[in-house]
Order: sequence, then C-alpha cells, then structure tokens
Amino acid sequence: MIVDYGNRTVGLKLVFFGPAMSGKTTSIRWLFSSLNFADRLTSIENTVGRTMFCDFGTIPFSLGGSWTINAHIWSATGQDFYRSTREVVLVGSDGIVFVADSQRILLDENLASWNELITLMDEEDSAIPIVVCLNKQDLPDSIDETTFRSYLQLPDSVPVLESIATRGEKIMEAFQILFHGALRANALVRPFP
Ligand SMILES: Nc1nc2c(ncn2[C@@H]2O[C@H](COP(=O)(O)OP(=O)(O)OP(=O)(O)O)[C@@H](O)[C@H]2O)c(=O)[nH]1
Ligand SMILES: [Mg+2]
Repeated sequence: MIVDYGNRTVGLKLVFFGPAMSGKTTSIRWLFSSLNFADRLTSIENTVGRTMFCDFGTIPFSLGGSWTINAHIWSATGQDFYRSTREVVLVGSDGIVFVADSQRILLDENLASWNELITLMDEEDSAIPIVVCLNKQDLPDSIDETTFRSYLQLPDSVPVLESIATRGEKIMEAFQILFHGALRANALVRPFP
C-alpha cells in the first residue's frame, strides 16, 4: 500500500492469480466494465487473445475528506510458458483473488497454482489477504466449495465464492471482500490518517 499525503491518494495493488484459462482476464474485464472503467484496462496478450504478461488498470474510489483510493488491479498469466512473469506481477501486492477453475479434472492444476502462489507469497513481508473465486460454476461437473477446500487444504480464514465470471456472478462480491481486507490488513501496521 502506498500513501501519498501530498495528493491525498492511497494506492492498493490487487492481483488476480490462478491456473491457465480459469477466468482471470474475464473477471477483471467484467469488473472494469461494470464500474464504467473499461477504457482504463490494458491487456498484454498474444495473438490468440491469451494473456502473455498481465492485464492492469486502476479504478479510483473516492473517500470522504478528499482522499482517493486507487485500486491498481492486475492479473498474472496462467500459462506456464510465461511463468517467470508471475513473480514480477505479484511483487508488492496488497491482496490476491485466486481464480480457480471448477472443472473436476482441473483439481490438480488448481492445487499446483495454489502451491506456487503460497511459495511466492512466502517471500513477501506480511500476511496478505486472499479470496478464492471458484469459477466456471456453470459448467457440468463443476466441484463445490467443500470438495475444493479439502483438496487444497484451504485455511478456514480464506473465503471461497462460487463464481461465473462470464456473467459477473460473485465477482464484485469477491472484489469487495478483498478490497476491505487489504485496507484492514494495512491499517493494522500503518495507521490511516
Ligand atoms: N463457462 C465459463 N467460461 C468462462 C468463465 N470464465 C471464463 N470463461 C472462459 O474461459 C476462457 C479463458 O478465460 P480467460 O479470462 O481468458 O482466462 P485467464 O485466466 O485470463 O487465462 P490466462 O490469462 O491465459 O491464464 C474464455 O473462453 C472465457 O470466456 C465462466 O465462469 N464460465
Ligand atoms: Mg488472462
């Protein structure tokens, strides 16, 4: 979190992370569109529309007293070919949305991506809030929260939302939980003026 007293802004970095094709870019696009900031999102993609490096953009939220929170929203690529870029995207993050793919045959992909995330986060200074979107709930043979939690051995403190990013279901809810969690986590170590 970066507090700029001169410009009265707080910068929060929130990253969407998860296995390949789980719906990270779709979730972010829906979020920016629904808040009327679609033109502020930049996607670095390859020629077939897959994320090559990341998506990123900023959504400003006004606070009382002329302060603004700038939510800097990023997604990492899930493709292993670009694996090295994921660590870079995560640096300095204040919160993570882990977008999992609910299809039963992809449980191991979710587990591998979760383990990678935990390993990379270990290198950060403090505990960072994480929210899980168990995405693609509209597909047949999608797993439920209980199965997912036990397979990944998720701590109870991590919220799981069953989402459908293509319809925007539970995306705003996940974002709000993370946004408030990230502010709370930072306020504990750096009191907000
Ligand atoms: N059925 C269904 N399809 C989805 C959902 N969310 C995303 N998709 C589709 O899944 C495919 C991959 O979505 P992306 O948002 O590009 O996935 P990503 O996680 O950004 O992928 P990478 O950046 O390549 O790792 C696209 O065809 C989306 O339309 C969902 O909730 N349900
Ligand atoms: Mg993507």
